[in-house]
Amino acid sequence: MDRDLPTFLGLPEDDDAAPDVVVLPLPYELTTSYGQGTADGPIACLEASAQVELHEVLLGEDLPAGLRFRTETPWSSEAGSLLEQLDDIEAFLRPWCGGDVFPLSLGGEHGILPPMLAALRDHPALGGDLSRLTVVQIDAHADLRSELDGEPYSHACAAARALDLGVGRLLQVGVRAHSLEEQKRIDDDERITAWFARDVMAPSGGEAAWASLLDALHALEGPVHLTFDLDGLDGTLVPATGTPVPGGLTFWHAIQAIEGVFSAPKATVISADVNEIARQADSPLTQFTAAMLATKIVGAHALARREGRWSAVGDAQQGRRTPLPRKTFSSMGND
Ligand SMILES: [Mn+2]
Repeated sequence: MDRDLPTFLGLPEDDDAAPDVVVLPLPYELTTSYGQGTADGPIACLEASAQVELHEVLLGEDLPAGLRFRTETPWSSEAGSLLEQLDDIEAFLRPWCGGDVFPLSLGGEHGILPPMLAALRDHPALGGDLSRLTVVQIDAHADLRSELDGEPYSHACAAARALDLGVGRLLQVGVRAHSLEEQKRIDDDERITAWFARDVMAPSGGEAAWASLLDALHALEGPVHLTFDLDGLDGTLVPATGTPVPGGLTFWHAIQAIEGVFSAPKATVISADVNEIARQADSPLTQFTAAMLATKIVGAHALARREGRWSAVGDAQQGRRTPLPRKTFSSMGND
């Protein structure tokens, strides 16, 4: 294995032991609007993670806090078409979606979301039924377009394709750049609840709106996937991400949202991703911010384990896992 690759948080790893948390770099970039560099983002985030403090206040101890971390060799694909690349992402992720380990993916543009959810479909908590899954999406954009420039699998359509796959519920947080088509989808699709940035971040009344969002997160039930698009944060925090947007969440809003999802007493966060990471050249701010969020996700997951909101299910497997043969993602929407 290529151990020149950075490990998550710079911690030593044992390739032969069954991990508790697997970090899955997905350097995928095909359709990002005008940013460059999401293909390099996951590695930049891993490199920056070595500078993150290991102390997790939620746990009162340092990470890894008794957990075994595994940083997987980054996904790659020789496939020529976009759909085949997405199929390869599903095949790469699915061996880690059996419920015995917590998967955290690092992207890569947000187009990774639909194959990520397809890979989760057979998770024991879902049993083949994605309608049991709630997706919490932190994002400047609704990602609900039917297509962008003729491409239905664009990052700008990721949430729409997730709903097409049958996801039961979608909570969006921080949306502030969306089209009329997307607003209508939010209004008309009863699976979607959007917490717009103009409400939760408003100078007047924002605090109450934010509190009601936290209440909604606390009330989550059942299996949850958290997808954190870096541009959900205010653009000043993540200037290198593909489409930075002003008016987004502060760092502490993001932390409260993550901790809120993982502490919901009736919910189990079965997987998570941080996406649209890109390497900032003039400062480590973007990749370090991404690494801080990834670390918070792992810390909040560790607390969920400790407090009984997450338990390993399925057979614990040893060591690294081989990607499955390319399978079904691209045909799922046609069921
Ligand atoms: Mn997005």
